[in-house]
Amino acid sequence: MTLIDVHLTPDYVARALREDVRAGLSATPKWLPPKWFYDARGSELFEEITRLPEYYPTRAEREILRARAGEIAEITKAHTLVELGSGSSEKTRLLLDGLRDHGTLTSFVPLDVSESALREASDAINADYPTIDVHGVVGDFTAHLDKLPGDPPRIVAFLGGTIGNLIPAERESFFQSIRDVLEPGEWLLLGADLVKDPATLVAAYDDSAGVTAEFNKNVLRVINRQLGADFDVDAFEHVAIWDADNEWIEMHLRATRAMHVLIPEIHLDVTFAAGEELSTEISAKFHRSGVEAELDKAGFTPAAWWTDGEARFSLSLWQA
Ligand code: AVJ
Repeated sequence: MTLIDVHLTPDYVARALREDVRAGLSATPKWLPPKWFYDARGSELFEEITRLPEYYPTRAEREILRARAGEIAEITKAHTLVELGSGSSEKTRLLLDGLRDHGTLTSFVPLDVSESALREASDAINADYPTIDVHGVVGDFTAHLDKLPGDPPRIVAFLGGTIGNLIPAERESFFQSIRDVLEPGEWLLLGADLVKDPATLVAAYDDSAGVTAEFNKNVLRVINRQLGADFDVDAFEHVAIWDADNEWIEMHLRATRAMHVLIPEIHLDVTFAAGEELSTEISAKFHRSGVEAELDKAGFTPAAWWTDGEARFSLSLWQA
């Protein structure tokens, strides 16, 4: 059975985009939040990124999930798997297999901002896992955690290293809100990318085929389409730098010439100087000690810490 709860109406999404674009493009330096990359084309470009030779996180995390899904099932005996930012739910199948084969799983609750991605993923999972109830939630994982259905004990999976898109203060309230919605004894499964040599990190975000550059510029296309803006997308270049102090990758779009951009739907006229950079994403990288400190602060107890064979990526399990 498939059921979908919609907590994000198209109206809510349109308003959020307007507010983010107004705030970010009026600020100095300019910024835009990464969630607006993911329209249909952006989601496709991201899937393409996950197959790039330079982009190791997806493969590394899949390796860990494949090796550890059985253990995760045995430790947690979860009845419900909640996946935050589920996207295509492709890696989730490894977890579903482990939990189902262990015999405790009754429902899968994917939560995503994209209703189309959620419906597609829910239908596909429903077809392949007939004994599992799929109860999708269209929502924002920073705002709709209180709406999570499902039989306890639940395991909330937040995979792919998406936690790295949040700045430390946002991570703190995010972990706290997950802890607040879980009952004592329930679980959090976290995928986090690890600090490594800067050349490997930068290559993962500045691939030679230019797919990440297209993904980055896609946010301008989204604003052109949704808000009637006239960004000359080709007048921006993709920049990915390693910020060694903050231990995060920062993606920027750099204006190659001075320009004005009109955004009629929000009555905004934005000026770019030649060389001016617009920040579009941070992707923080972690040390085990840092992850442990943050989760401990939110009130979680560590249950397991795993990495891939090359120790590039971590998957860790926490109990509320
Ligand atoms: C989906 C957020 C995990 O930060 O690595 C990939 C997004 N950005 N290449 C990441 C992304 C540029 C990705 N996450």
